[in-house]
Amino acid sequence: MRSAPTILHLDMDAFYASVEQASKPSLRGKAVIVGGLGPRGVVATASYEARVLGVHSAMPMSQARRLAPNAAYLVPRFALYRSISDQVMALLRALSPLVEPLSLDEAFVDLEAGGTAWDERSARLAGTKLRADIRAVTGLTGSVGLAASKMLAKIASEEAKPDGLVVIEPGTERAMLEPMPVRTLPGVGPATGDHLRRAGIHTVGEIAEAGEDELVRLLGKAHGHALYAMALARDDRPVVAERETKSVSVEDTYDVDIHDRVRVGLEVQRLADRCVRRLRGAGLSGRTIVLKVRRYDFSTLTRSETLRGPTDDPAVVREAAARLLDSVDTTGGVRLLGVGVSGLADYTQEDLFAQAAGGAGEETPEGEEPETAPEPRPETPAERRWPAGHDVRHAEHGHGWVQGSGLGRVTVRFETPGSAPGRVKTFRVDDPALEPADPLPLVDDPPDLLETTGTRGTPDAPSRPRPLEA
Ligand code: TTP
Ligand code: MG
Ligand code: MG
Repeated sequence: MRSAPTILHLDMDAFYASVEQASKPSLRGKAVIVGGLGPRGVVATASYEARVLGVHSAMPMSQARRLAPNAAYLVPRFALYRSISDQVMALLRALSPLVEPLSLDEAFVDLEAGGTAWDERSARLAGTKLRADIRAVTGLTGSVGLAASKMLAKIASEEAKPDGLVVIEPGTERAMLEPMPVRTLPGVGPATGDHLRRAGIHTVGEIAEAGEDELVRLLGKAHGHALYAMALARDDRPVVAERETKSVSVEDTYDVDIHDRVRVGLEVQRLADRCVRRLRGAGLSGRTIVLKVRRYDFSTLTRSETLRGPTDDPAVVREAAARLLDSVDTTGGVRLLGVGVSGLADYTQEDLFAQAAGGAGEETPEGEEPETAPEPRPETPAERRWPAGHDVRHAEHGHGWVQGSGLGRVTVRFETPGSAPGRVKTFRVDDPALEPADPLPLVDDPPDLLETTGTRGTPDAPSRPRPLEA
């Protein structure tokens, strides 16, 4: 493990809800809940004002409404969140080529690899400047953790929340971890947590005390070994930038998250078949089967399995994909699924990529079965046309957002990110003067920080000490 806290973990605070508050002045400082508003909807996130009332992610919306009857309830606007995520990730990439996004609002950055930091002081400066830059460009707050490993950097950013920065100084990590609950460690979900609890292990310190043999006995070799190392703060996992993988793959994005496990399984089988058709169409075979799953929060994970020899057999690919799916938790819902085959023979790769590029990315080529129709949304037509929280424009009153709709009426609050809190007016849902609108930028005139970003070479930051010349 490195000796300086130069791995940075950033996570935006109450991300979707904060974006909504930044875009709607009347909601700042108020309880805001973003999620599915239909009968089976769940909370995606809640503003910190709503968390005080007990509302949190993944809670059924009906329960949230009981806890916070006066909160603002909004439908997520993924395209907007993604565009803001892009701005944040661009700021991170200015710090280092090694940026590993984990979801829309979260990433690891190896500051040392970027030459941005090499000791505690320079790391702290880089983290502080990053938080200020994110605020200047997006108007939002993010929390930063700095440590000598990924695990600790992530724990640090969690400690820093909301709107803070925490550095874990090398040498202090074991004492800090000791009293923390086992769930703090990566890879300890509810099931492993229960398992450990039944063995009388509640804290990270108790894992360390139990010893490696006991952990392996309880959890199996791979998991037990890894968890014991984490409990001793040993974590050498590198920050890995997203790389292009060379493969034939197909994927589908779903309009409505799929929660049903059986349906997820069927979709994966269908994608496996499509992938093999494409593989065969190109006269190829490959050894590694890859499953890609993007979850409700845009965190994306891939699982792969390498076979002994190359295959283009649909049954083999289907089975491998199903095995890979077994190891993925999809309880929160799935937005995207993909199946790919890589490990292709070199001599055919060039043709393949020409073909992939010509095929416009991941779309279904002609002649294949049509995409599945999106599931119908449970809302009424008025609510579908005027979802709560979405932007609108009125010919006379200007830009606003839908506060609610029903019974043939839609209520609009007229305000913009830069305005004072606005007034509410009600219209008929078919009012010809009212039309849906694109979101406005959260910050009117964001500074172009990417031109000058980087602590290197700017007057307010130290530059890396140069070795003394001989
Ligand atoms: P998180 O970073 O887990 O949560 P957050 O940013 O809302 O709050 P904080 O980090 O300050 O604790 O998730 C990022 C976004 O992902 C979140 O704003 C909404 C979405 N999300 C869901 O849709 N469902 C979920 O169960 C979770 C946890 C998050
Ligand atoms: Mg967050
Ligand atoms: Mg997050």
